[in-house]
Amino acid sequence: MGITLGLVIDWFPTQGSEQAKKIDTFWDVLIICSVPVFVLVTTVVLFAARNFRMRPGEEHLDGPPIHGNTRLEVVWTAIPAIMLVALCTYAYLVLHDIEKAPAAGNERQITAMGQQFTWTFDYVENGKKFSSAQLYVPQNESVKFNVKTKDVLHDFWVPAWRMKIDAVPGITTNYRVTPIKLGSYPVVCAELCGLGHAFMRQTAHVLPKAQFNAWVKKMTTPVKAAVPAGGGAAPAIDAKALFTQGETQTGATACGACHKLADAGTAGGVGPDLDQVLKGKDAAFIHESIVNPDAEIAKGFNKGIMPANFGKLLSQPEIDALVKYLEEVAGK
Ligand code: HEC
Ligand SMILES: [Cu+2]
Repeated sequence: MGITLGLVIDWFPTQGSEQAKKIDTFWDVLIICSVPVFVLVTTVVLFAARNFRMRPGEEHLDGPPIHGNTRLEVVWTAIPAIMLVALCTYAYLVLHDIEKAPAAGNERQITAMGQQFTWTFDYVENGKKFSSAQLYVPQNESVKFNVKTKDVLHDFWVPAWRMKIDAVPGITTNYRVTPIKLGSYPVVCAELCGLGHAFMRQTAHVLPKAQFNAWVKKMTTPVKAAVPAGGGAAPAIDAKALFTQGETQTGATACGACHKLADAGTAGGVGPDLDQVLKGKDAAFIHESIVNPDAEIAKGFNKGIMPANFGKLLSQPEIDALVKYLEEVAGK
């Protein structure tokens, strides 16, 4: 009955990846092997505690002398030992299998960069680099995630894919995933990393290949508009793209990773909803909020979560363009 219960309980979210199937099967085998052991041991302990307990008046009695039972001891040592070795071997094989590189080379690599309190995903597609605040991957293709952090320990986890690994300062860790189910799944930070840890959540979108390619095309269209023919004025800056994509070269995180803004179509929930808080605010306020975020803290939010270095990471024209854009779409 314990085994049935263990197998019937739906412990995990959807099996979103090739790896998830193997890990869940392994889990089921563990349940089948460990429930009987647990039930047997608990029953014997409870039985012994009830039937052989000390009764009043027996305080000074010593139990009968026992020499043990060699055969019984050999059996109860050997069976668990065999089970342990077998399960360890199986675990090793599963691990080996889910970490295996795909046979056909050319595997996609995505860098998951952790930072208090957001993930940024850096891609190289068709030789072009770009980053995104949301994770997009094509269905049925193996992805190797290189996991890094700009500050403290984080842990990159998409529960539907089961795989999970720490982002450790100074080194790059990695794992592979082959997403098999289309849809959107939560990306979670699974290592307490500071005040905003609970908000360090994004979304992984698994798309059909064609849709993924279309998304890549959109993301690789340059943020800065081309220099007008014949030289002329400095190229215009696409502030909306800057808002949704950030800037790879300097590592400026996408504002949209943390902020909701209807015009840009972003849904970040780490920082305030800009459509609401910027209503009636002027350019000076917006400018100050970007370059000096801790000067005035939005109600209900904490200091030190919005990166304080945008003033350095973004150029003056980029900041001006962002301020103007935000004032137009959310301010006034
Ligand atoms: C890592 C998450 C994060 C990123 C990235 C981020 N912000 Fe913020 N932002 C916050 C948080 C949290 C607050 C509220 C605390 C505060 O006021 O400093 C905030 C506050 C603000 C405010 C002030 C709102 C108010 O009412 O005081 C503005 C404006 C703003 N952010 C704009 C931006 C812009 C523009 C970018 C991109 C250049 C950006 N943010 C990037 C998290 C972020
Ligand atoms: Cu974290």
